[in-house]
Amino acid sequence: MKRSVIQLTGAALALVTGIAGAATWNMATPYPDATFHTQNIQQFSEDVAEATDGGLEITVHPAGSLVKHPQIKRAVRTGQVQAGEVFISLLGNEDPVFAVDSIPFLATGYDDARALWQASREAIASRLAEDGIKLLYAVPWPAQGLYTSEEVTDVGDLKGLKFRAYNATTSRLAELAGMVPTQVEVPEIPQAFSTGIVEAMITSPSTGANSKAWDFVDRFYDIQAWVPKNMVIVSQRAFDALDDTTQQALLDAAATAEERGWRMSREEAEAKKAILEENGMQVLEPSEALMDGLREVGTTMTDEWLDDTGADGEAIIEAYRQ
Ligand code: PCA
Repeated sequence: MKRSVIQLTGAALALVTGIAGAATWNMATPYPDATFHTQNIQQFSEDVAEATDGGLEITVHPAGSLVKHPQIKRAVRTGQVQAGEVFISLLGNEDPVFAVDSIPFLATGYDDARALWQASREAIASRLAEDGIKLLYAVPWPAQGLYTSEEVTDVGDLKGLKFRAYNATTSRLAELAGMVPTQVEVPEIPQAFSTGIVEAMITSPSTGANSKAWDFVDRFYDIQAWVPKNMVIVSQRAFDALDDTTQQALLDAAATAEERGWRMSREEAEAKKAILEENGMQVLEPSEALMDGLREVGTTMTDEWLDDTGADGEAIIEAYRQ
C-alpha cells in the first residue's frame, strides 16, 4: 500500500513537472508541404516530441506562411520564432561565406557536396553564432539543372532570357550569361512563369517537379551545376532555456534528420527527373559547348567569391580540396 502511494506520487510529480517544463516552439520554413525538406522537418518535429515525451513540441509553418523566406533568419535571431529553415546561400548577400555551396561547378555530386559541407560547416556555424543562432543541421537539394522552353546548345542561346533567380549567386550567373534575373521564391514560381515575368530557371528536379514545370517549360538540361543546402537553425536563447535532456534529444533528432535528409535527397534526384519525363518534358544531357561556357562562368564566380571572402574562403577551399 505504502509503496503504491509513493509510486503514485512519483508519477503525479513527473506529470506535473512534465507539463510545467513543456516548451512549444514555432518553426518557420520557406518551402511547401510536399517538399522532401519539409517532410524531413515534420519527421524531425515528431521525433523530438516523441523523444521528449511531449516536453518539446515544434509546430512547423511551411511555405513562408508564418514568416517569408528572406525574413526567417532575422525572425530566429530576434526570437519571433524559436526555429527556422533557410536556404543557406540566400544569406550570401549578408556574408559571402554563406554562398559557398552555390558556386557553379565547385561541388557537383553528393560526395563532393558532403566534403564541402564538412569544410564549411564551422565557418557557417560561427557566423550564425554571432547572431545568437545555433546551427542544427543541413540537407542538400539534388544537383541543379537548367529549365528552358527553347533548345540551348551553348551559353549564347541563354542571352536575353528572363531568368528566375533565387539568390545573389544565381543573379550573378544570369548576368554573366547575358540573362535578365528576377528573384522569385518557390511558392511563386508557377505564377512568375505564367505571367511572363520569367522564362527559364536553374533549380533541382524536386522544385521543378513540385512546381509542375511542364506547364511552362519543355526542357530540363541535367547540367548538375551545384548542390545547395537548406539549414535548420534555432535561437540560442530558446535552446539554452531547455533542460539538458531535452537539449540532447533535440541534437540527436537533428543528427538523425541530417542523415535521413541526405538519403532522401539522393532518392529524389532520380525520382523527380522521371516525373518530369512522365509529364512530357525532355530530360537532356547538355552539350559540351554549353558545359564549357557554364564552367567558364563558374571559374569567374569562384574567383569573385575568393576575392569577397579572402582568407576565410581560401581556408574553406583548401580544406575541401584535401
Ligand atoms: N530549390 C530551391 C532552392 C534550390 C532548389 O533546388 C529553389 O528553387 O528556390
